[in-house]
Amino acid sequence: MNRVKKAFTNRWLILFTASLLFWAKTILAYYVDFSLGVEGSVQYFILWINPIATTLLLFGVFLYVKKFKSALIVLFLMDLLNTLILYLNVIFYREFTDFVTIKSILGFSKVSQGISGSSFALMKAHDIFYWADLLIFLGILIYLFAKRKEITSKPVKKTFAVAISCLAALTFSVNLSLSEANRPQLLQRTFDRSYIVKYLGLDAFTVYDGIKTEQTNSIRAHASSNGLTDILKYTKSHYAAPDPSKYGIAKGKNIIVIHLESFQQFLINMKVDGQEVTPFLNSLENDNKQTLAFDNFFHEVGQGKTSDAENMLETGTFGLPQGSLFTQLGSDNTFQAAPAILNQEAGYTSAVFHGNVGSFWNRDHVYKNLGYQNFFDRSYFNQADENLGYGILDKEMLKETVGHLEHLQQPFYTKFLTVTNHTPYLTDDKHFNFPALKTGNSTVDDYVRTAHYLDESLRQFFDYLKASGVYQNSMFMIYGDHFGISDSNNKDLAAALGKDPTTWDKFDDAQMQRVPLMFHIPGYTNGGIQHQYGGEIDVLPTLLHLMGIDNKKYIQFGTDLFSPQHDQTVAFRNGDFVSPNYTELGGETYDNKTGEKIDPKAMKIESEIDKEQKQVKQALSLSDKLNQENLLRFYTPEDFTPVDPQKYDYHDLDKKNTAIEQQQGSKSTSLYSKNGNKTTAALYPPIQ
Ligand code: GP9
Ligand code: MN
Repeated sequence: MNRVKKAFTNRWLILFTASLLFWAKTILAYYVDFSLGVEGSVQYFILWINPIATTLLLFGVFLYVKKFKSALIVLFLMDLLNTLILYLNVIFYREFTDFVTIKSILGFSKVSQGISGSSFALMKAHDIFYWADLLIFLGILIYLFAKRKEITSKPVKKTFAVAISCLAALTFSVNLSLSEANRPQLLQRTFDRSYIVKYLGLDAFTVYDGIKTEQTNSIRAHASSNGLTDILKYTKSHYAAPDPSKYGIAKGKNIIVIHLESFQQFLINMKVDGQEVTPFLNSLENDNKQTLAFDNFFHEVGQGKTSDAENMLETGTFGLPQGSLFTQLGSDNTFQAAPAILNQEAGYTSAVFHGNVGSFWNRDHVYKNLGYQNFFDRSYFNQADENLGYGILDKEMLKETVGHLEHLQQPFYTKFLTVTNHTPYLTDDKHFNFPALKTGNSTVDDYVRTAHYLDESLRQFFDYLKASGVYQNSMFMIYGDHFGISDSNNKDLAAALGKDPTTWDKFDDAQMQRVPLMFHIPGYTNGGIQHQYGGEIDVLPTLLHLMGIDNKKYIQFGTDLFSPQHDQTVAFRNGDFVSPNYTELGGETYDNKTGEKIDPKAMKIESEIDKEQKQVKQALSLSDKLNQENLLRFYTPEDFTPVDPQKYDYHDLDKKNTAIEQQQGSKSTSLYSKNGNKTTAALYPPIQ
């Protein structure tokens, strides 16, 4: 008995056991939850040793504390802290295929206010292993404290404690040198965060990220208008003039932007058990007269997902390398964005409709800086409406928009952010009457059901728009914001798409980032599927040109998709890119035709690839500079009035819009006024 007691109170044994268990948890995450792309025995060796240094450093603090019980508490807290960092990353990775940064934590807490079920749905059965040792540890602590008896345990000499800290530092330097030898300039070239985790571990990554964040903050404080020189040089030389045959074809029409949540291109024309998943969207996409649809259009979002898509589409600048631009910079940055441009250049009224709370992605602040006059968030919709995770069901949301929409002066620029087709694709048989896929992966299987629901919601919305006459006077811009099936689930989807899961690779993942983009213009006759490559960054210049507004004087990083000078290289947020012939992923080149990895040197395309890669990195870094240093505050295009966010207040919007109708009198162009001051709500078909 005494021996057992001795073992239990032996500090070295305790330290060893706690560290070993933590090491095992980290390795579990490396193997099961993260995909770190480890190649070769050296990298495996580094991966196995990389948790040691920081674990010893943190857990070793326990040796410095003389009193046994206090020492145990210190150890427990260190273990808890480290496990929290690990587990937060595991959950975050499952959704974003990325690691948590200080900035994304700051943004995430804001974001998570709107999430109810989703983080929960990201948990898995094996997660118990991340917490089991801590639970046992806690049990022991409670037992010891309940006993109240002082337990004697020989403290270790301070020199030994110091020796352990030194050993930790030494281990870290060995770890770092091995890593630098295997991957030179690891810390300077941080184009991929997973490299830092793979080589140095999660704790080191977290500290490294903290230092970087601090650096960005100080950069911003020293920014000046001089920073604009390179940016203007880039956007001016990159300008693509409009194609005269498309310029102004939608001039003066209402613009109805439909944001298809998590909607990928593969859903278009897809069938399940012989039934089309999205018959209505297919009918728009395949309308080769009135629709200009793109089949090689890619999303380019980073961690800011929906908000990154919104940012690119409305400001013409990229999202940030980490976190969401909306949450991190959106509250105080200066923008020259679509709602303000359309208002100032062509008298458009602007509004967003969304069934989630206004604070999600910091929208309630950002929209004011974008120049949105109206934001109808969750609070404008019937509070009893059914809510599945991220906001009320799309059918209810779209139906209820009518009461607000009809009071807006025309022409309007309106954006409808749908939300029901969002992971974890919650379904029930009442609302989601469509066969699921049968892959056995519920995310993949239910995705087609919520997508079908979204399609039905739109058909009903369009029925109303047609009945009320809005349809004929509008242009519809419809796009998918980003992937709905993350890379980690693609293999399960592969078979349903007729692809071989065993040969599925990074190239296939990249090709899956296609999302729909269509401009549907009732009455137009020259439509058809467009095959040119493009991405979300190109939408604003394209839209402005369709409206007959030249984007030349604005700082925008994309180019008009219809312009003969359109740049078809699509930049992903991590610096990879897709172009019509090649796909470049992490420094490796793939041939789009064969999907095989190729050697650019042997193919004599090395300089072409290098040039494209350089330009992609340059565009991303100039856009980051512009946003991080908030440089648009030093740049006002000719005849553009800077947006004053103070002018906007999103309370009592209907009252304000009704007052405008009254003040305009017979000149009022709202739907309500045009309908003889009567509501058009009855024209909406009953929700099915
Ligand atoms: C929530 C919705 C979802 O309001 O826009 O955002 P996402 O999780 O896709 O970024
Ligand atoms: Mn989204």
